[in-house]
Amino acid sequence: MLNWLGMPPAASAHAGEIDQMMVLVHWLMLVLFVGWGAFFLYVLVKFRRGANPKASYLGAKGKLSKGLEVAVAVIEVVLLVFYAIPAWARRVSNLPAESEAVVVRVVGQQFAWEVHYPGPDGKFGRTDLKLVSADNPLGLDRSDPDAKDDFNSENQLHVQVNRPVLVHLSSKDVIHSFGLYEMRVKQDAVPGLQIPVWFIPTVTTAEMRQKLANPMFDYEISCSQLCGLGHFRMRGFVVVDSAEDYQKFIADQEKDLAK
Ligand SMILES: [Cu+2]
Repeated sequence: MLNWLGMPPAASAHAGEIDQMMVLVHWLMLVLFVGWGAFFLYVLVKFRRGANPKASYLGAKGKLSKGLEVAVAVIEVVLLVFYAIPAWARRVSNLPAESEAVVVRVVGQQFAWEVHYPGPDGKFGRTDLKLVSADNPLGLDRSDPDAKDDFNSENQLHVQVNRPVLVHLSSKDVIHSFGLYEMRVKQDAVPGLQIPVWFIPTVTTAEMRQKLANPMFDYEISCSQLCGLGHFRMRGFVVVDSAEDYQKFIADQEKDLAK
């Protein structure tokens, strides 16, 4: 069923749960579509003008229609209460411990994603809007001791496979939306708010390239809210590294900082 839906490949621990819900909702919609379509054709014939010169204002009297309505409502409540709400609750609570996770800040701006890594000390340095410039898109205050080992990248989010990722998401200007389709993650980035988003990537970029037999494949961060004229080019990439590659990435960044 997933293939029929044309879903992107799944690459996070919770993707299966989201996909299962998608499948259930699509089955329900298919049944409703066929049911309502057939009913529509039936009434077109049954209540045609030729057979009913005088309109009846009484409406349906059978028990079947009411029963069906109730059944559909019950199925919808089941989907909501037993699938959607628990799945959402796990996304917004159950945040991974900061000590175990890859923790980053992601800041949306017209029209790019700025990624702020706290560095080895695990502490984000102070940022100040007054310090924002072309060279310092996050307004990082390098005089703050916590900021000394911080580094940032634009449109590139490196994470480690099978390790939780905790993103503190915000925006500098307008509302953007952080959409990672293969991770089944989507969250609005809202100015003035820091919203935690988390997922566990399960397939490295290299593995996914092999799986799809597409050496050009990349996990994309697509802005999913129309945020201005350059919205179409607001795309970043998630690089899911193996543990060694991730350590190497961090070490390289630190080396660059020391220069
Ligand atoms: Cu945007």
